[in-house]
Amino acid sequence: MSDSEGEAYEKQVKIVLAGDGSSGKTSISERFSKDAFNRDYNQTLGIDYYLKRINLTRSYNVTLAVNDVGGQTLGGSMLDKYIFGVDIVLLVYDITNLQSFENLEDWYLTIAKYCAGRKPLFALVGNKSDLEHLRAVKLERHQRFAKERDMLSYFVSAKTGESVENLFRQVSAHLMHIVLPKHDSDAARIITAPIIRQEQSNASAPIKSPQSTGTTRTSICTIQ
Ligand SMILES: Nc1nc2c(ncn2[C@@H]2O[C@H](COP(=O)(O)OP(=O)(O)O)[C@@H](O)[C@H]2O)c(=O)[nH]1
Ligand SMILES: [Mg+2]
Repeated sequence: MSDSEGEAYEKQVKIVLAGDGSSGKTSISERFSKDAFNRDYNQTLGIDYYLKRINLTRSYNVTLAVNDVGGQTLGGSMLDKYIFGVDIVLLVYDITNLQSFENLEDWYLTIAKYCAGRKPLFALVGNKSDLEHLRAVKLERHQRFAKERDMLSYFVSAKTGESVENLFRQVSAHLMHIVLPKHDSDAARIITAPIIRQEQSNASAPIKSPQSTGTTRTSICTIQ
């Protein structure tokens, strides 16, 4: 048995969070790195930097260097400096703020331009999922944006912590082409469930199973 047998593989990954001011970049970074949430809004000036080491699997450890970019708008940030050598870009918007979603197109194009040739892994992140009742961005628009740009996609809440850890684990695993153990994908807490339309006209008829009915639809449900 060699000395190296049983040693874990270590990698450092650079992650940049980008998107409009107030979308929740700092809150997501702090929830992930310190498991804390601050209700007050303190505008990030320059950049905040967090390091956190996680075990992806028993044999893979990743140290995540999380770069929380300041600036309220694209023009106000020093993005070109921070993007250098980035592995993963999280494009963050606030699901209750349509403008923050629509501005992501510009964030995406600008970052892609700065990365010239070395395309990082992009993920679309809809934050503030605890405010689902105030949602201003339709689910299909979120999904279409991600699909058209071949991006991963997530919904999180920095406030409750919902899916934040999972987001960082999943994007890191994707970057490293690692398949996570099953309990990790369960952590996404998103399930697809069949919705069975009940027959109105014949209430006494037996209810068909989802496999046998022609009226089954599939829907995405997020467990709160
Ligand atoms: N309800 C709710 N508020 C959030 C969430 N994330 C951030 N906020 C609030 O939104 C405001 C802006 O958050 P911040 O992280 O500073 O945004 P940043 O400018 O993108 O870094 C703050 O008042 C946060 O408390 C969330 O998941 N849910
Ligand atoms: Mg900030």
